Amino acid sequence: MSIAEKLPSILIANRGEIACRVIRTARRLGLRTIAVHSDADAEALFVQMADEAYRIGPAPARESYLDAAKILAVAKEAGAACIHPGYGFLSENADFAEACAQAGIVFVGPPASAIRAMGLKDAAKALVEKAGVPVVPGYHGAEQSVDFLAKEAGRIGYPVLIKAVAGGGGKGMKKVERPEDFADALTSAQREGQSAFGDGRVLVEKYVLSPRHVEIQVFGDSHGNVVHLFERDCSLQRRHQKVIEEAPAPGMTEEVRAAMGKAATEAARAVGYVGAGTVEFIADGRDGLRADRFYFMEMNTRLQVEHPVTEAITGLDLVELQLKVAAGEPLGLSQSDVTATGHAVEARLYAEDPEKGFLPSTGKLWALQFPEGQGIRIDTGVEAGDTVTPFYDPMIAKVIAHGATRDEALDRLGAALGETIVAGPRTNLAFLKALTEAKGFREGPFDTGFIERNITALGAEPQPLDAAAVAAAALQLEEEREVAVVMQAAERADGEARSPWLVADAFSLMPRPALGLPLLVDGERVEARIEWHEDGARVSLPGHEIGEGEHEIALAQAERGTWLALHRGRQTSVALFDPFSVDLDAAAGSGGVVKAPMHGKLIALFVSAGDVVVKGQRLAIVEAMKMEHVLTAPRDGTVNEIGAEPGAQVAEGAKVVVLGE
Ligand code: MV4
Repeated sequence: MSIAEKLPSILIANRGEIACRVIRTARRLGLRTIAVHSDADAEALFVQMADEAYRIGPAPARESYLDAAKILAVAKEAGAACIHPGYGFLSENADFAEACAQAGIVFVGPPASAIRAMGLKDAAKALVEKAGVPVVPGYHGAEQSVDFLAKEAGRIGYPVLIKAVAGGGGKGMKKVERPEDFADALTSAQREGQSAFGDGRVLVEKYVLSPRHVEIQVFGDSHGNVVHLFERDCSLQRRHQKVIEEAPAPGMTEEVRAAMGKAATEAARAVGYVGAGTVEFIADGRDGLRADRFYFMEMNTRLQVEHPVTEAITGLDLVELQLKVAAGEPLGLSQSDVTATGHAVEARLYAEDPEKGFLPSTGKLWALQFPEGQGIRIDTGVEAGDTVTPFYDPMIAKVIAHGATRDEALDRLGAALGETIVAGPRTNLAFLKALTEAKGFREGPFDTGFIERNITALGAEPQPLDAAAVAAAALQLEEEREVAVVMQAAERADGEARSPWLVADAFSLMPRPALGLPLLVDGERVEARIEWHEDGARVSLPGHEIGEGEHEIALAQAERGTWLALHRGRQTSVALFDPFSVDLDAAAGSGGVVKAPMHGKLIALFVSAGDVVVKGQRLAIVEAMKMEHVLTAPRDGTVNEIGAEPGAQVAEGAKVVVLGE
């Protein structure tokens, strides 16, 4: 019996690229596809792709993609045979998996019991350790006194890492190098754990040096088979967010792969795992990867963002395997059937600004273009004209490259990133491109600290004005302006508009005086000068050298009068300066108006009206997209006005604090 006969329809309880990804395979297999969407996604690509679509609520995820009851009700109404949760949202929610089963709908994922077992990070470690899986040496018990834990640290051997039991994403982690620093670090880890998670308990582990994040893709079926699909190296992270993933892991040997694969499948078996899962290991990378120097960290009980890397080297469709297993069929793969070919790399293209601390960058995608090429795969959920909203993860696409060798894969990835065009939101394109070319990454070995150590060399800091980009946009603006002026002239001449080009030709015969063009470049005033020579127009910017352009500059039109110049992965916004329509506070740069950088919630306000503040002083914190953005005083001054109270939602650009002299 085919998959579609057992599971004739599928509801995708997710959005964006992963919803598109799941729909593609489900459709190929003959399943009827059902999308659910929030108001913000009513026109989204995944909604258009699906056979049917249902609105489940307003934009905030809590009221839509996280509303389990609503999604289940829609699934029943639509007669969905199964639900694919994608990643994030409800994908690792054991209660949801259970509720699906109770409603007679197949949850495309592991049993609720396996999600629960791996969800408690501490208990999961103890459980897999019993199954013979290596874990980092440490103390994971109940005793929490400083004397006891300090003794344990001594037994484990310094350096040690104190981790909040409830921690995650690096919060509540303290590295301790020497016994005399232990007590203070403990107090601080306990305090962080208490304030961030409401749980002050900690564990103490041996600190793994030069840590590398190597994970194993596993698959189980309901007939007791468990196989692994090799490893992925995800060591290129920034603040615990993956940036580039690849397979195989650089320096991986058959011996280490076999040991890691065995440990991963044993961890999966220990919890009765069914479906796609990932077992994360931390490896001590000081002397390359070694069979006795990797340790279980946690298991992710879902399909991961980076699964295309594994698909590229194995030639398998992981969503198809998920559906096969969900339909109750055996995997039909033994370990020796799974083979790997070549090397694959994935880069996560984000709407964020590396030059401003990777602040998420929202807004309309005025242009969006991806290359096609040998070994290139693009997984995206947006198209030109869509808007990146502040409500969800701002990933624009995954760019995946496959090649015979690591160098070939990285060359292809770099070339593909170079040909990618995104206009509107700022992106990490230039940063990703720089990573593909970074010597330390190309040559290896590298660990999880690589990006942080090289952040400046990777261009993630404010860059000087891109004069070549401004010049290209200035010419474009002048041409537009010329056409507009000529059209007006033509209208005046005979009372009706006609083709401006006829008249423009006449104009071009006359010698033209140089022209000053007042511009707003990324919100700052810049004066451009255009001169006409026999061979064409030439732009200069006082105080700026315009280099000979080896790289193409693409121009995309945003709002009328604004052009976005894309050059080497960076965007420069150029508009004619209009003194009647600009925000003078912003244009002057020295304004005392402190605005919310994006749509979010004001979670703290440190000043009140009348306070005297100094430049750089913390004024408020806006929480947006799971991150806290600290607003600081742009200059010395006195607080004249408070624009929002703590707890309030603030729109992007909303006044939070206004400073006077
Ligand atoms: C560690 C470690 C070194 N030694 N544990 C960071 C997040 C959490 N999930 C586990 N993390 C780490 N645990 C020991 N005993 C270093 C890290 C770590 C890390 C781990 C995986 C991927 C990226 C990382 C970045 C910094 C630190």
